[in-house]
Amino acid sequence: MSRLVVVSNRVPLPDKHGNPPPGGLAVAVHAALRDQGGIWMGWSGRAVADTEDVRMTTREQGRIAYSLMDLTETDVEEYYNGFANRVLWPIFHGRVDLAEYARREMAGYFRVNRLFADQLVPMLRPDDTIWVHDYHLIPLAEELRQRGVRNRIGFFLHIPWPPADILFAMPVYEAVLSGLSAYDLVGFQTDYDMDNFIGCLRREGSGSPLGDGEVVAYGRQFRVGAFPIGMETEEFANLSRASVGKPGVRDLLRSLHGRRLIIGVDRLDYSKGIPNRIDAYERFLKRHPDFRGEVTFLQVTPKSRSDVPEYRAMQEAVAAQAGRVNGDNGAVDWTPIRYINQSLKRPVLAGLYRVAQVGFVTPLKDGMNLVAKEYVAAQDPADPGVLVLSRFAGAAREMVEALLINPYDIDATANALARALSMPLEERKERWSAMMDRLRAYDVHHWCRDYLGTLAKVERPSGPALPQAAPEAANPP
Ligand code: GDG
Repeated sequence: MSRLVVVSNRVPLPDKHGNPPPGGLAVAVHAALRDQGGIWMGWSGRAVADTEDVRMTTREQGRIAYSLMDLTETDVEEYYNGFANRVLWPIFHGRVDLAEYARREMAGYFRVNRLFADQLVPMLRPDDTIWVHDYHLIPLAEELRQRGVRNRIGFFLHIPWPPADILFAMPVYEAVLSGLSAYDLVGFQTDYDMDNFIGCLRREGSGSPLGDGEVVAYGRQFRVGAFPIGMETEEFANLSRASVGKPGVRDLLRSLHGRRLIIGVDRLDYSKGIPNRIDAYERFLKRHPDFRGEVTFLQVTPKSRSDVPEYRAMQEAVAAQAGRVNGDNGAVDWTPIRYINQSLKRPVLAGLYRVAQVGFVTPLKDGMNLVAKEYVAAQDPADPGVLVLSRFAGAAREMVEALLINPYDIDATANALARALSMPLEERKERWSAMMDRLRAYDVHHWCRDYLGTLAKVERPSGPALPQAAPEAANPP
């Protein structure tokens, strides 16, 4: 079996016993790395003042080598805070209005990808399979190919792929689009994302599908596919069961005094639709006054990307909004929203999901949204809660038994909350078990095997470039 080389912006390092940190992706990818042996490479998280201070550190544990590269402060500012999180992230989530193009930052993004390639090449063996993750590293395969790497290289995009008109708003869209043609397999979360990608190639006249997942673009033939990421379903269900009686969760239940619980859990990010959600909750309280004083909405929102101005501004706006809703609607003995701006331990989170009657997941756009899946996996089969889910989350493609809402439609979202809280047990069980069966069958280990299995079967890895005229000729009308 060939070694697996995983490359991602950050590397989830294991503890001293070799156990990966909690969370589906880290667990599944570690399991694959343990089976095949290999390397996980990424940024160390350290930002140093000078290029001379940049260090590459490698830590070996069993059959896995973790290889971490420092970046300079300028690199981090331009590549990570800049192009990745202020251009690619908003554009890919349909927020053209928030994208900030600066040529310097775009150049920084491509430069850091070259650095990754320079560091990776000497570590590679000819039969290694390389798996690159996410929007930070789109140009990496192109850089590796230019350095003579002919290995099988796969890419998986964790976030959505936008429609052509949105992608084309980005000045360097062509370099980003063509960069993907250097991979052997490009994986998306949903068929919608994959179709958007193919739509971009078509509109540009630079590529077209050949059928059966094969695409020809920019003179190369490669595979595309939808690989919806799953979670560690069984482990999480067990964790939630075990956590209900534990401190954190017990304390919350006691403090609710029998009130029912609606839960939202998101990194603080404008893509997650938190302000819309708070508006919908307030509308729900106004339109369904019987629930006033009877429900609590717990919103758990760890801070993220606080170095990016849009995120700092949002931090203040959401805190102010939650405060205003509480001020306008609360009573001396009832706080409608409990807003926590910190990260909770995973077992506590699992227990909180389980005791909540409603999982409230309303992103404006989301690649998948694992919170939706975790909420369902954490439920008590005898008395499951109801998932209210945005149709714009990738998860909505699979979780059709949730109450699917349009997060821009505040009235309909408010009504969905009332419906969820009034749903009879039989209907709740039916909806839950259909979703849970699917979560069990398509867990994160299935996702990992499916992706790597497809990559292993790709023919012509690193095959010779096709003549540039191929796209049109390959797919005659
Ligand atoms: C990207 C894509 C895609 C959240 N708060 C706490 C906490 N979390 C955990 C959740 C969940 C994870 O963070 C968030 O995952 P999501 O999938 O919801 O969202 P992103 O972070 O935006 O992830 C997304 C994903 O990649 C995977 O491909 O689904 O679309 O945007 O696991 O539980 N965990 C703990 N405390 C918290 O307070 N312990």
